[in-house]
Amino acid sequence: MTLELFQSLEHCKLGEDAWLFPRFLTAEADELFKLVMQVAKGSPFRRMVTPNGYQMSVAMTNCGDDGWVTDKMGYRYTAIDPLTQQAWPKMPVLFYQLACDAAKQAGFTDFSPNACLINHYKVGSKLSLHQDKDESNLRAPIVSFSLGLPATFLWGGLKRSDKVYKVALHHADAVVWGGVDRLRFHGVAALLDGVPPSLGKRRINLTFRQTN
Ligand code: MD3
Ligand code: FE
Repeated sequence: MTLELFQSLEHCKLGEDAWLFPRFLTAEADELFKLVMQVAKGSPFRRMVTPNGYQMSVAMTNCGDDGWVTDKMGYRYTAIDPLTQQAWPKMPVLFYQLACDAAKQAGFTDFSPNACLINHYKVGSKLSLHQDKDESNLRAPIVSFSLGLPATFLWGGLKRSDKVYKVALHHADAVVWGGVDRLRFHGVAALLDGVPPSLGKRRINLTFRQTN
């Protein structure tokens, strides 16, 4: 019975084409965090402004060939970081390999992410309900890695008004979302205070995307 419970934790189906892999990153979490901080030395975390003129509470940066940005002009992917006027930092090989590995375990065998958006949450930071649809290739899945404080992920439907389910995301969890679940509305509830697993009072989320 204990074994069955454990196995059901190994991969948990969130939707037809969406999978949660609890603690998938346990062995590599510290190294991933170090690499995130290295990326942020090249392209610092910054709180971007939405087209409506609101400054986001989540701070963001990117690594890889393409990076997601927003400003008063709109949402888009750019090869150049508008803050540094340089290319985004290279995607660390470990990021790429783990993202491909997670995608493969969810059945997406030819995932090759060229963009990694990195979100930095402090206590109180949140991400409103949205769809990820700025990628020209919507057949590719998105892979998400969580590090640090836990968060309540909000898992909606294909319409903004659909019922929203809550899913707890913990340190070292990986999630893969593709196929019919790719365009679901989703968000993150305001980060609660808590005792962090070594890397400080924050939550880091990496999302790997294939933009072409
Ligand atoms: C469900 N980030 O960066 S990742 C984002 O935890 C974003 O920081 C959240 O939403 C975070 O755009 C959630 C999980 C995620 C990513 C993409 C999805 C869930 C998704 C695409 C479709 C459905
Ligand atoms: Fe998103």
